[in-house]
Amino acid sequence: MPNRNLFAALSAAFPRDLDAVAVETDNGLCYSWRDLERATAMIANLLGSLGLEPGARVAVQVEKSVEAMMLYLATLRAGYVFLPLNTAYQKGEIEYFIGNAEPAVVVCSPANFGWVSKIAFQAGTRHVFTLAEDRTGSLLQRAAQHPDTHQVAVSGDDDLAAILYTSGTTGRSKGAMLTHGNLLSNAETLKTAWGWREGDVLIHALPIFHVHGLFVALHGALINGSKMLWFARFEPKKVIERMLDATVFMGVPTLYTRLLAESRLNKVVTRNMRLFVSGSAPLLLETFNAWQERTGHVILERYGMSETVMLASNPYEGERRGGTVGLPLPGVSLRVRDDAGRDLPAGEIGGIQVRGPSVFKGYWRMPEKTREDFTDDGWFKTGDVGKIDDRGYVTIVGRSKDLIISGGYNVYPAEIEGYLNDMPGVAESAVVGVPHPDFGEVGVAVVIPRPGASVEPEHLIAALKSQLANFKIPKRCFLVGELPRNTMGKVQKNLLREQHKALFQ
Ligand code: MLC
Ligand code: AMP
Repeated sequence: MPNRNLFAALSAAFPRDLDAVAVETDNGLCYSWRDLERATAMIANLLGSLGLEPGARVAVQVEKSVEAMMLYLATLRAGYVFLPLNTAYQKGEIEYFIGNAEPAVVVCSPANFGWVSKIAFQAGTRHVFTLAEDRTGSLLQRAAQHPDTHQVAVSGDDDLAAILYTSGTTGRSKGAMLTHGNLLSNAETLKTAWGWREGDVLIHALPIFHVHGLFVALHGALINGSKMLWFARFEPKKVIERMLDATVFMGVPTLYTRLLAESRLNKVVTRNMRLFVSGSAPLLLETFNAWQERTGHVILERYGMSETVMLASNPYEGERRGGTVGLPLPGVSLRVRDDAGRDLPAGEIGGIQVRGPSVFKGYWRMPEKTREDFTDDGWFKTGDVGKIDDRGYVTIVGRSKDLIISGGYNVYPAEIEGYLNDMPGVAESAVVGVPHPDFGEVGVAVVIPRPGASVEPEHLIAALKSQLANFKIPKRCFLVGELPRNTMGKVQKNLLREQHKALFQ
């Protein structure tokens, strides 16, 4: 049986000249392919020396750096399971993820070592390392004591490679279990679908703790042996400065609107580019058109999620239709069904369901949630609402899950409402998403205070900020006497959205 370990496939695509530059950072550092090969071997050997159980989780909350990327690759290489965590997550959030995933190893920034290690040791984690943006920390110090060659672990298609936490519409976050087969098949499919070729150079400006930056962008470049221009954070001016040296860019819509706000973005600076990919949130037709007008390039919009990696994409060759997410990728089947479970004909709107090699294995230790989200005949219910036209193009028109996508990050109103409702003086709350020119959509909180309580919106926001990742914080908060309800007593969020839709316009 061939080794289906994702790292084995990625490293097999490294160019023959291992001394060529693989990654160039925005602060002037260059890493060769040999550096990637050796450093991942050393970290994999360190992990291997810890006597971890098969399937052990390695949870990582560190700033974006090339070494953080190497840690991901080394975890795959050693055959363990990578669990990336957004750097914005705070104590309560980290406590939940570590408690739920029970990682054998936790890697955090040196600045957070005190509180993260306390949480980890209490949850039974045996090894906590640190890794800073400037390559300091105990992880690399310890790895430096290990050999720089390593035999890649043998993995099957079905072996776990990563767990990505995605929030549930009710209850706590669920860990989507992705296998080597899920990730490898998607990387191979996208390599062909997007025409990756010799000489490609990727601008990598996304965070590496979610699907878009960690899998789609990173695997795309690596499985093609392509160099990356690596940005620790997205800064539009710096990205534009390097565009002449690149051919591929991937971003969430906010990145495109911020680039468009720069007067230096034009046809000259983008003339060597061959592909701009957008995803993770709806791309407004307005942005799609403005981009084409300014740069001459047609953005390729694609659709995916943590549970499925990439599902659909506009064609590389052929018509890229703004406002659609394109056609199901080769090997992926999509269908649209009504609430009664009947297949809908072309053009009719219903729940989007998917089947294919990249669909995840299930939610970590939540078999009942996994069952709920699959149909009896094995299709995954995406929670997205849309239609497929008679040419096969998919359009997403909404979501049946109560979810706000803000700047490409998912925010679950139920989670924010839970925190608000627990605050003194709050009787009830509702959080809704409203249009925002920069983030696409942002949360707004509407709160009913308890009778006689003195509650200030600023205090509620400040209290949320101390407990939750910053991107989840509602941008505005209103106090009201009552919430609009239907005859069943359910809050009518559509009316709240309508009421506040012009807040940021
Ligand atoms: C930052 N802020 C946000 C925010 N990001 N608010 C709402 N939504 C967001 N996404 C807030 C901060 O809380 C802060 O508020 C203020 O904005 C400035 O913070 P910042 O850290 O300086 O922001 P910035 O670095 O400019 O970040 C914006 C961004 C970032 C757009 C670059 O959000 C980002 O990288 N987004 C990409 C997310 C992504 O990769 N998604 C892929 C998911 S995968 P205050 O009040 O504290 O000042 C997926 C599947 C798929 O969905 O199909 O790909
Ligand atoms: P996540 O759980 O972070 O992986 O987010 C996945 C969700 O992002 C999907 O279920 C969609 O709702 C949304 N999404 C991803 N790509 C697109 C897109 N191109 N257009 C609209 N929504 C998208």
